[in-house]
Amino acid sequence: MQALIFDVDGTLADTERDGHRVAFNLAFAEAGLDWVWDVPLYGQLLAVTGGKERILHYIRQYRPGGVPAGDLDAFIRDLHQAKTRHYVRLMADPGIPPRPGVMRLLQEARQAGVRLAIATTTTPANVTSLLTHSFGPEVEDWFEVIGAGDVVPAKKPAPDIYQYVLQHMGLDPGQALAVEDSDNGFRSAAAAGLKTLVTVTDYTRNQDFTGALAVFEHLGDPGNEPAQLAGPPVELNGGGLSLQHLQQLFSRGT
Ligand code: XBP
Ligand code: MG
Repeated sequence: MQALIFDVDGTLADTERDGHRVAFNLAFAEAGLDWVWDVPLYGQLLAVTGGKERILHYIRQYRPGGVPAGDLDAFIRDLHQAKTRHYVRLMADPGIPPRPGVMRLLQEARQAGVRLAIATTTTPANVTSLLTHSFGPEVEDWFEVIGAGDVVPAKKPAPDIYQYVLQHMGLDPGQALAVEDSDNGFRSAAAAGLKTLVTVTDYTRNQDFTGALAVFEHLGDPGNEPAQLAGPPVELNGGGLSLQHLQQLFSRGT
């Protein structure tokens, strides 16, 4: 296991409900639209990855005829640009904290010389804003490759973003572990041939992660042991998942 490749939304921080969703709603209101994505509806819309793709899906499903006549792509692009502006600002204030154990594991990996990368569907500016404000100004540089957003044509669950990251790191899929929170992310990593550890969120808890190395509530920290939801039992002794735990799961997993 030479590298860890992290998903962002839901994995590094729980950004969907209180970050992306809120930013979409602010952009809709600003554009004079009466669209409101409440918490349950947003959970359904998460089936479609990518903000622009999600807006298009919503229009087709819930608002056919509810958009101004003209260029639909341009309308969605402008709306999404406003959403990104709001999201970037929300990450600065009030911000969203890292999930338990993420910062600890990043530090452990760095100390052990395990390489780090990111594979995400979200817009690059969103990654920068989250990392800078919630993790620290230096943390973005810890990631050797940040594969994000429209850099590949097909978003998760397609394998493209993981293949992009592996190619840029010069690694085979068997040399890296993916960390994901959602079925779309897991399917993307698995389709690229990667072994995957899953840490669920409230939105993804009941999704199907058959084939993942293990599924946990979160990565955990000393005094904050996460519940294990699937996979060979890991003895955590009241603490979180260490790099060594990940290495053991990695070498046992097929
Ligand atoms: C999560 C997503 C993203 C965000 C929106 O990606 O599906 O689409 O909800 O981001 P991941 P944009 O878990 O792979 O990080 O609006 O910038 O597309
Ligand atoms: Mg995710």
